[in-house]
Amino acid sequence: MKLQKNDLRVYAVTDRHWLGGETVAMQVEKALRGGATMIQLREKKLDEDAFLEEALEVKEICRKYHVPLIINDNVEIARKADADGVHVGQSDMAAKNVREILGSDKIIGVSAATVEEARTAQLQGADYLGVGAVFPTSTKDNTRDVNYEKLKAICESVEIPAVAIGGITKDNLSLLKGSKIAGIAVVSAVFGQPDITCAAMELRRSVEKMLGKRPTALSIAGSDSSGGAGIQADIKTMLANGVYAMTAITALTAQNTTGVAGIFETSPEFLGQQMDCVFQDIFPDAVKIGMVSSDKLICMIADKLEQYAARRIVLDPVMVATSGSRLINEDAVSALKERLIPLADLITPNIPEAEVLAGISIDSVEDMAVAAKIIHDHYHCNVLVKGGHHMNDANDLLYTGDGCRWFYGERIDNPNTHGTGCTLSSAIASNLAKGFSLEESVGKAKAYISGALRSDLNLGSGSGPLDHGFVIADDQC
Ligand code: TZP
Ligand code: MG
Repeated sequence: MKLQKNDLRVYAVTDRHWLGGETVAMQVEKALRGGATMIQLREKKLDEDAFLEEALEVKEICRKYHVPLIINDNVEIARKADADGVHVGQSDMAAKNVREILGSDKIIGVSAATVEEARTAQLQGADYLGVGAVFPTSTKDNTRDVNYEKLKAICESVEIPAVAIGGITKDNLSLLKGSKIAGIAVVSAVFGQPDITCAAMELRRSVEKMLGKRPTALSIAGSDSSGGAGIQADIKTMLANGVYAMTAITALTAQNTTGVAGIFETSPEFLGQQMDCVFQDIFPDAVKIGMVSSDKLICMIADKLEQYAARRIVLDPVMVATSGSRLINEDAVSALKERLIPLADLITPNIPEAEVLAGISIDSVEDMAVAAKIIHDHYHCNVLVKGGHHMNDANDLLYTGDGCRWFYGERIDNPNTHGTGCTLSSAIASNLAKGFSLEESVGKAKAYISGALRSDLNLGSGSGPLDHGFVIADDQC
């Protein structure tokens, strides 16, 4: 996994001191559930076998959240566990030697307390710096003090991003504002707290506020002139869920609640150009892909997602309308299956689409489960089969490597359902961008859809849009 600057917002470093009866892996998952953006496994006393076993366990959890796992100091453990990188101090192995062992794909972090150390680390190929201790800390002996001016000078002396470390809490982190750090690294402020998830969540919110950052998501979809579906639904959904929305438009449509009057497709080159502009400037925390009607556009999207190593990809595999009519041609269906579905972390087919992907007909909830398993096993991606009108309910089935789980939706008597598919997939992508697990993201997205339907907006003479802007309660600890 390549380091993104966003990964450094809340860098949680483990410590066995507060384990109680729990394992490090359990505590790491709690931190990730709160939105920690990177994990460092810092073990001082474990023997090599136990350290490796723990690293492998923690790696699985970090992968689930698309968060890099860094091993403190121990290059061999990082290599054996195939962790995402290593962090070394000034008295540990030099960055250039770590690079020789780990290769160019891994992340290397170096502790630096002076401009000279920072520049040397950069020259030797480090990807980020840990700079501290910026405040007094009880979690490490023999730290060197780095005051605000020194921290800022270090950040300004190199191009690679830096995190501040040492004694940072939710109450003092605003003192670091303006120092040009990319985020904070903390031990006790996450793992020393009674509620680790809540502590991580509060820190993530405070750090993002201090840095002027937000979780971000990219919608790759078509424009709906009537504003209920496609790009417009996605932007409204992301905004309502507290996420900054960006777009790469695949087509313009002239449509309203009664039907589609015209379609004007973007060229693959121009779609690629939009994606380049987004990924090269504001790397999205999550990506939602909606309707893409040609194989050339699909291949361009797949090329760019691979080129930029995009993360947290939710694909609404729009192929068949709820009415049963085919929306994209056979070549596009093949490209979707061969290029895009394998890149997605989650796909959200409706019943007719699940039938196409699984190659079976679905007439019952039992068939839904069989289809979900076939799709999961064949495409190696998580799948949410949406019950919807076909099953006369609002219950969806999520199938992941851990098995299947039903999400029971509230049945709301509202004929205005234009854009529910787009809205659900962008709400899931928004929640993933905020750091929630897949299960939590689906659950929260279903609650959002219910609120948007319950609000009873009634616009247009056909099947009208949802009320994307109904007020959702802020996530509370
Ligand atoms: N390196 C410099 S300070 C420090 C490390 C590992 C410890 C930070 O711990 P805390 O609990 O966030 O002060
Ligand atoms: Mg060390």
